[in-house]
Amino acid sequence: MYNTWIAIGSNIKNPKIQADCAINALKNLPNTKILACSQYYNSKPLGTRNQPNFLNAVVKLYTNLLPRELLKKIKKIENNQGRQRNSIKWGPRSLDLDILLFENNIYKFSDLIIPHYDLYNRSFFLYPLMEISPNLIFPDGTTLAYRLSKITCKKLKLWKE
Ligand code: PH2
Ligand code: MG
Ligand code: MG
Repeated sequence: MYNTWIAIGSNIKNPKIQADCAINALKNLPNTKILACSQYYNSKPLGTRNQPNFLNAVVKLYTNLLPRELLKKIKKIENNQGRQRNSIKWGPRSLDLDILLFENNIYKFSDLIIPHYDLYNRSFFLYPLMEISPNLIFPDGTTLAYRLSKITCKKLKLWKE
């Protein structure tokens, strides 16, 4: 069994319901348990500015799925919840599930890079991570506390709804 951390992001089609449904779907994955779930945070869009704010959260799973099996499953959850893949990079999305970390491992598949390529720069990943796994140490040996200290936006507001 493996520990893995997954980020949830949504900024259209009722983000709160999207996140609730996604957590429920993750709970129902085979041989998988949810160990922790952060609160829902509200973050300004990174990338394309003229789109709604995002709901962001992070969940910690305990699973026997391997990284690429897990990727396949979470893509299916995204699609089930109305995710439309379009050409706008970083455009609005009903549900985005990203694998942030898998154990303390590094993977470089053609379709999956772990840790997430932008993990250390995004407050909407680091801040919820800090809530559920404050003592985390990344595969490169740096601590979550250190990475959080290096970014400018360290705090996020909660999602209100
Ligand atoms: N995801 C993106 C692009 N921009 N901005 C915020 N605030 N939150 C996200 O989850 C996010 C984003 C691409 O996946
Ligand atoms: Mg993403
Ligand atoms: Mg994604």
